[in-house]
Amino acid sequence: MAQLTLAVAGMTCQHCVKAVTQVAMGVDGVVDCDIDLQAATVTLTLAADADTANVGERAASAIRAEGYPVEA
Ligand SMILES: [Cu+2]
Repeated sequence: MAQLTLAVAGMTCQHCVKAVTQVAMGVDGVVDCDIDLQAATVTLTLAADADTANVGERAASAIRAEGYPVEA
């Protein structure tokens, strides 16, 4: 399965991890979400038929809408 890693700023604790995970998992095409707080990265596992660029864009805007800046 394809994976996609986003650099996401502003995540500081398990609450942030939970919030971002919830948002990311709500994006169509995302089947798993793994967050590394130290590295400030969100790694998404995508459904086999997902369009990586499209899912990436939608996930990034959903995470931004939650208040966490996503670096391009
Ligand atoms: Cu937090």
